[in-house]
Amino acid sequence: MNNSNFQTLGEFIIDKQEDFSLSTGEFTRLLSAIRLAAKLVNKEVNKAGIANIIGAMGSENIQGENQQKLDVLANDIFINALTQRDVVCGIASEENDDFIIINNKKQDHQSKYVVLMDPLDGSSNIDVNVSVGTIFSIYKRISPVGSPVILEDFLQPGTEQVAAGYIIYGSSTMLVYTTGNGVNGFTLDPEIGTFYLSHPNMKIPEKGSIYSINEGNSKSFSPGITAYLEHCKSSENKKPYSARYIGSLVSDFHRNMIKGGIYMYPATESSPKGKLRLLYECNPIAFLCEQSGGIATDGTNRIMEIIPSELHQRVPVFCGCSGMVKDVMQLMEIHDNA
Ligand code: P6P
Repeated sequence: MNNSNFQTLGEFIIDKQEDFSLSTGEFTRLLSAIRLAAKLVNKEVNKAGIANIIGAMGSENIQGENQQKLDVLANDIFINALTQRDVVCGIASEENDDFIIINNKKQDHQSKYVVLMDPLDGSSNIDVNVSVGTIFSIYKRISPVGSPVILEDFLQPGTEQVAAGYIIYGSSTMLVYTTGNGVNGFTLDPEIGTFYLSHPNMKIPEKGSIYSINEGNSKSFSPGITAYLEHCKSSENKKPYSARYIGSLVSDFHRNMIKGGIYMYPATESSPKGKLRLLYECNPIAFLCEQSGGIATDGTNRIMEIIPSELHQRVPVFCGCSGMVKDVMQLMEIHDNA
């Protein structure tokens, strides 16, 4: 393939900067920092098996989950890439109990963006060589520039996101993101370390036949969700559904975006508020989902309209093809309120 035919991510970011006449270039530099970190994490993920950095460090993160070495490394790589470039005033990460205040090297707290991230989602899959991903969400701070960032800068509803995206470290590495004007996917050519625009203007199909849910939790599903799964398995469906669940949100969501499908993580006995985190998993995925024509809900409310109360709060999530999400919501309306 003659890559020079394809626009690079760097060219795309600069082109889009021109869409924002008042752009100072700070946002462009922020996206470029994320691009760099993605390449560095990709290098580590791809050699995890031989670099003897797989396996838990033995420490636990705030979620009480064993921290895989690559979790910690990915977190450090993204934090360093963002911190060294005067592009953010604060970072919140799944791997850090509290948010991080980033001071601007030139002038105190002059940067106006905050980044929330899950640096390596699905990391329990690393040791079994299954795709994992980074998820990020970007907001403008609401507290005054020039002062240290505060918790409220991070507790904004998803509708306030200025950008969101993920990197999927899979059979190929892709960076998929939105700034509110559609979703675009870029594939990394590892030989030259360049992301190329491979999936312009991504649109999730209105209907699909793939459902992603951990049916090991079936005993705690509501009657409406049980009814939906029975619908998916019914022999009366013209086109049979397929169950696909990788245990890695970014991988399941990415596949559903391209092929059509629904990802569900409802409240369960072990995760009564749902397992996925609102701020750095559900909101960015919801932004991408809606920007590509899908729906993202907690079963009742639009994910992006939920007013956050805690940095690491969890919510149930149903996201994907609008037709499929409407179907499960309808059955929950009928059966769960009966
Ligand atoms: P379970 C990974 O830990 C994650 O946050 C998502 O990426 C994934 O979809 C889900 O949790 C898997 O959770 O309980 O089914 O193993």
